[in-house]
Amino acid sequence: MDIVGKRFKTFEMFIPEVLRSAKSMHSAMEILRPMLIATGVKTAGTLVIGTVQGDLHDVGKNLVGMIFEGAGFSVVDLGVDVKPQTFVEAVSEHQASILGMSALLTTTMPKMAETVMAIQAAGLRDQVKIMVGGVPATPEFAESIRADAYAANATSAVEKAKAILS
Ligand code: B12
Repeated sequence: MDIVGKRFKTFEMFIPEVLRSAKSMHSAMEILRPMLIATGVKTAGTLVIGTVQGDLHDVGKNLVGMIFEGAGFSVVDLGVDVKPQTFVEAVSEHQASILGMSALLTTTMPKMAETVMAIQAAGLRDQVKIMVGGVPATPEFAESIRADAYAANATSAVEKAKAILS
């Protein structure tokens, strides 16, 4: 998936090919996961990801989740239309190192800010890094809602996640 990520960046591969590669990786992980757990290999971290409340777009979110899994993260995918409180509960339950939120609609972007505030109110803000993405999101928006990072695509999201966790 590292190679796929590089080829996607240089326009040698496109979304359908990336999705297909990620699906293959996903199937391989089903077989490899118990073996990796048995050898005591540590995961790169746990990503809790979902599309925010009111938003049903999930293609990009799924891609981000699959690429993170391929990069060695444990991924908890909450699906679409996820309420701020559901994100909070999942971050706490899974002791997430990264919370990823996706929004494709300008009207659902405020739910990202609401979720950041809910994470803060629950006393979890210091233990989780928050990343946002989706067509209307920008680095400036991420900063304005006090998220830790924005990424324009799945491969740069993994690079940024590794950087903010190191
Ligand atoms: C497919 C699609 C749909 C499908 C969704 C199917 C699905 N299962 O996801 C359907 C038909 C259901 C749909 C419905 C609607 N849609 Co729509 N849709 C799209 C479309 C054409 C493509 C989105 C997509 O899948 N892109 C491909 C993926 C791979 O890219 P991506 O999502 O951007 O994800 C990448 C990055 O953004 C980033 N990323 C994404 N999430 C995350 C999260 C994190 C943490 C990180 C770090 C990075 C990251 O990495 C991803 C991979 O590289 C876009 C147009 C567009 N150009 O985006 C409109 C678009 C998003 N839709 C739009 C609209 C208006 C709607 C509807 C309101 C239409 C209607 N009137 O009913 C409804 C809303 C339904 C709802 N409540 O959510 C508008 C939004 C406009 C706006 N300003 O808000 C758009 C922009 C189209 C347009 N130009 O008008 N839609």
